Amino acid sequence: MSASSIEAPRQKVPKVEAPGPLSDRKPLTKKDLVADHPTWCPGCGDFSVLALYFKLIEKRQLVHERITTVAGIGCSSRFPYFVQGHGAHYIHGRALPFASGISLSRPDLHVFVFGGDGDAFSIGGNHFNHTARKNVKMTYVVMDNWVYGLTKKQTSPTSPLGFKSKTDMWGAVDRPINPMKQAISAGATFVARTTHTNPNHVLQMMEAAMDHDGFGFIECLSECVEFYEGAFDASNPRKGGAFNLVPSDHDVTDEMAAYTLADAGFPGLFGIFRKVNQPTKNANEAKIVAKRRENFTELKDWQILQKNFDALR
Ligand SMILES: Cc1ncc(C[n+]2csc(CCOP(=O)(O)OP(=O)(O)O)c2C)c(N)n1
Ligand code: SF4
Ligand SMILES: [Mg+2]
Repeated sequence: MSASSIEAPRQKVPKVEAPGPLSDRKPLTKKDLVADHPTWCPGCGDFSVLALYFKLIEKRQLVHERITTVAGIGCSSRFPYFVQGHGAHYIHGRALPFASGISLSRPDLHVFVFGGDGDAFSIGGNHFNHTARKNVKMTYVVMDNWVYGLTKKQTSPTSPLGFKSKTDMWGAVDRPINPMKQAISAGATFVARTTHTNPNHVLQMMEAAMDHDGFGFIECLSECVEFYEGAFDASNPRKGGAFNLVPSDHDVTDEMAAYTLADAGFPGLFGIFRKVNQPTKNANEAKIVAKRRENFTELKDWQILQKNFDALR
């Protein structure tokens, strides 16, 4: 079948503009963004992350047409429900491939993904590694509470040894993963760590990740007051703990130095561990598309696609 014999699709390809404020639109305020009242337990760390996300959108003068909020499943992944805006509460562990599709097809959007330690490193573990290595442009905030909250206290991949849960009644026996090391080794080009108890720092990390051209990963400690109360006290100065920043002379392009930071025992360090500029999958794919279009200037996009399919027969 020749390309010209096929019906043209009805949808028009949207015009793509660079991310940023739209001059003819009013930037969003927290009031515009607040959706249903969050169903999280009173005192849950996730409240801070949501409040700071609103603050970020307000501060950066974003509008609905420029931002999308995606998540998997879990308490933390309920996030998009509580944002009055475009987004999706997707399948458990599958937020990243879904968000990758959005990012690759809509370069005009800031894609934000939120989720928990189970969603990111258990069921979604593979997707985490592959999205990181592909350097798909998005910001991924993992609200790490060291437990499965939504399903009421099972051991998660970040639960420490000895943690007693419904799946480890006598205490966890499997060594936890280190999210920072995992992200660095997977090839994430922006890797940062923060905690919900330090709002200014959370906002700073989210802004830096959003401005990074690539896969921006943030581990944000977020206490589950219901099933792991006090887990992060050692990182909270108000509870007698220590909040130590990454040293100012740390070289964010030095991979080994990033591992060394990540190796520090809890409460560890907070800030940007790694930040390097590498081609994004978005840019690489855009090049391929542009090249293909050059070869077929007389054809519409859908006709070029059809030619590709025909060649596969
Ligand atoms: C395919 C599938 N498997 C298992 C579940 C059950 N489940 C829902 S949330 C969850 C774990 C959530 O833990 P985490 O991602 O750490 O989020 P939290 O609730 O702690 O914020 C599990 C196992 C599910 N919804 N879908
Ligand atoms: S169960 Fe834990 S993680 Fe879930 S809303 Fe309650 S405090 Fe937050
Ligand atoms: Mg969790």
